[in-house]
Amino acid sequence: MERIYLDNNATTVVDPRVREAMDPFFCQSYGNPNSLHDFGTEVHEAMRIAMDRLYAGIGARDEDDILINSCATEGANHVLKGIWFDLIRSGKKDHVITTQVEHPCVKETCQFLESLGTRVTYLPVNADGIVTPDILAAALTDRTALVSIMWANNETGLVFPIADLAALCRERGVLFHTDAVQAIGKVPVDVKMAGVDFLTFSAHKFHGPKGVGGLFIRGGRSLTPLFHGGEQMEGKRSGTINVPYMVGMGLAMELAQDNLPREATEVRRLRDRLEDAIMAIPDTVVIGRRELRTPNTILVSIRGVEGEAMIWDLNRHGIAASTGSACASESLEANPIFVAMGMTSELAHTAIRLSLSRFTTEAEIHRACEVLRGSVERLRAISSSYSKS
Ligand code: C6P
Repeated sequence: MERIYLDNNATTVVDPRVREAMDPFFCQSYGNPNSLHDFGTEVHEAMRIAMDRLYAGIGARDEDDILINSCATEGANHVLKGIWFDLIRSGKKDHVITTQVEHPCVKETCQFLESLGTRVTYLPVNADGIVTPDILAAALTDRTALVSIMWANNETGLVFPIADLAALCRERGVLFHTDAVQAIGKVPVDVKMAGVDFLTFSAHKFHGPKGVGGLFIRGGRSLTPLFHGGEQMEGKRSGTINVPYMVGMGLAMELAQDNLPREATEVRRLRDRLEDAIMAIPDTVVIGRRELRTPNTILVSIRGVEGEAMIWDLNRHGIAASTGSACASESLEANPIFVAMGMTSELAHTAIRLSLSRFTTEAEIHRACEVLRGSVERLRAISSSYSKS
């Protein structure tokens, strides 16, 4: 049976060109970049190219930092805990603002900071599922050290007005972090235009390898390291640099940028085709206005069909989707993001997320539409809640 992968917000296939670019750095040029011999120094050029690609990909300037790390979870921990060390522990500030719809890497870290005495405000989203400058303005105080708001939501695909939110923080002298994991490769991301102080990303969300990510820090900002150790990354993030993964991430970033026009047209067209087919099924509700979402994402509630049952049935037919974020998929609680969006318990429990990529084909979407229709029919036929209503 042909398998169709529609869970690209959880992770993506590594682009074969990326894998090929990484290959020489496992068994040939495998030196430690900090070594003085040729094995070490011969990897420097590839690392420089990777860095240039990352800087170009997010519009960073020479004076900015991009720290290579293990993933966006590490980056978010670094920013939030670093700010606690730098501004909150000393008593200069005592407040952090984030949203109710952040990924756990931000939300759980904020909860940890709360356990250390930090005040944290979790902003609600508006009727469209996003945070607007008005909502943020009402929460900012002179004691606010940092605002952390995602660029795009992993469940809904909704894109937040990051430039406006960051501008407001700048006016008020408050630092701004954005989790751009779901934005890179889907919508243009430019740190200069957005005016953010910190930005985090993971390569595996844009067809790079897992276990490598980046933390952008605006030039001139210092941030207490999360890892202390050797002098890698000028001591800002110690630990031997994962050269093959860094090389892969650099190329993946460049390819993601090259692909942006296609994402906005072709991926969006296929997504809309799938979405139209789903909406043609009675009693389905797509969450979030199309024009406010990343071009690849659909979150849909299908009345009378438990999300888990749907995922199971789709999987049996070779289609990979999810009920929400992969890291919360084992929890039986209603997804906190759906709750924050004001979804009723029924909508929340019947939601599934379908996310495409540049590797998704027309034929796959054609088959996915058919399989989805069949799954809904089968599951509704045995659903007591649907037949009663
Ligand atoms: N979201 C999802 O299914 P890591 O694991 O560190 O590479 O990425 C974490 C992360 C951070 N922010 C956002 C917005 C994300 O979507 C993710 C990963 C996956 O939605 C897995 S939980």
